[in-house]
Amino acid sequence: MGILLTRIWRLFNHQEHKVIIVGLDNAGKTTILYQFSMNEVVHTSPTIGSNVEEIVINNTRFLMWDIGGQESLRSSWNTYYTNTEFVIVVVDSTDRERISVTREELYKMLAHEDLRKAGLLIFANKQDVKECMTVAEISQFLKLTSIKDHQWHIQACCALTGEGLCQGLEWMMSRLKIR
Ligand code: G3D
Ligand code: MG
Repeated sequence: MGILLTRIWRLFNHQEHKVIIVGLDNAGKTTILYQFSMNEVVHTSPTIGSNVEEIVINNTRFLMWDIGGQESLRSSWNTYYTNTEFVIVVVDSTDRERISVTREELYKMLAHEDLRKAGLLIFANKQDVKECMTVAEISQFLKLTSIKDHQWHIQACCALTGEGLCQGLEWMMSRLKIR
């Protein structure tokens, strides 16, 4: 209870920045969250509900929510939106079939009032897999250049090795500085 109260206190004092990690099931969200928090690969199972971790970088605290991505859970993503400063969308770069589903979910989210001011970080994950989609292809599929009302950044990564994840966090840190 004490920890919960401390977290709520920090959130209201804006000392802690709320981040939600979304994307379709199997994209690598939970693997990314645990790379951030423990710097190691954990064996994941499909997330039912959500996982949450506090990540501290250079005295900046992020409260990161990893939200289950199965179809049945996507309709409840909006219950996590209040006070969210960054949305991390994780894309499985090998999943060409469902990139259009990701695009639909992305634009639904961006239209939500509670995310009006949120920054958008897209991780093009699983770049270690041969013949995966490139950052350029994913940007095009997701029509990222049409997004004018949110700050956004796309970053290639491999959650298994952690490659690219720090660059994504650095972008988030840079956005905080210019506010
Ligand atoms: P989710 O939380 O978005 O549903 P998970 O996804 O983090 O549970 O990951 C789903 C599967 O993708 C896991 O494999 C995980 O190891 C794998 N994965 C995550 N990131 C990468 C990556 O960068 N490259 C590769 N090759 N695989 C990745 P399993 O086999 O455990 O289902
Ligand atoms: Mg998961």
